[in-house]
Amino acid sequence: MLAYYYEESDDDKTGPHRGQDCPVSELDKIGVLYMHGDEKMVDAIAAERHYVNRDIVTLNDTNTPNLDTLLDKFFVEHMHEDEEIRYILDGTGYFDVRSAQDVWIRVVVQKGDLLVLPAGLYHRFTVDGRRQLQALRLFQAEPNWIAHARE
Ligand code: KMT
Ligand code: NI
Repeated sequence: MLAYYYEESDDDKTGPHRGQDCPVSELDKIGVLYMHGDEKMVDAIAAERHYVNRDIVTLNDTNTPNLDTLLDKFFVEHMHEDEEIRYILDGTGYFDVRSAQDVWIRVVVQKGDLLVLPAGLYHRFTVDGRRQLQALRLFQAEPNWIAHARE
């Protein structure tokens, strides 16, 4: 896993925006959990945390109608009242999460990465310049998944 501070620039959101490296301790501080493994690991996490349902999000230029509209939506800073778990099946992308100091940390994800964003943590998501990612979304029995945009 790679995490670094997001540097503002004229690049669009899919550019790297690479700033200083961010130590894992900063992610620990805000409760972001990162793991890497196969689907057996995903099954274990799901069982442990009572996630009973899952679906797949596919983002690419051939199979995703209105990809840019969807990406714009995912890039609006928001949080959920429940934790958000994503497992990357294919491709690459960026999850931006708010640090304890309220600046953006960019977490680079790729195939086999699993990310747990705690309830209430402001975040946003985008693909990178390759514009290709497939992710598993895990759901609890009664998910509360409303995206609360930041005021
Ligand atoms: C979310 O709520 O932030 C998302 O689902 C991001 C897209 S999952 C690849
Ligand atoms: Ni979200």
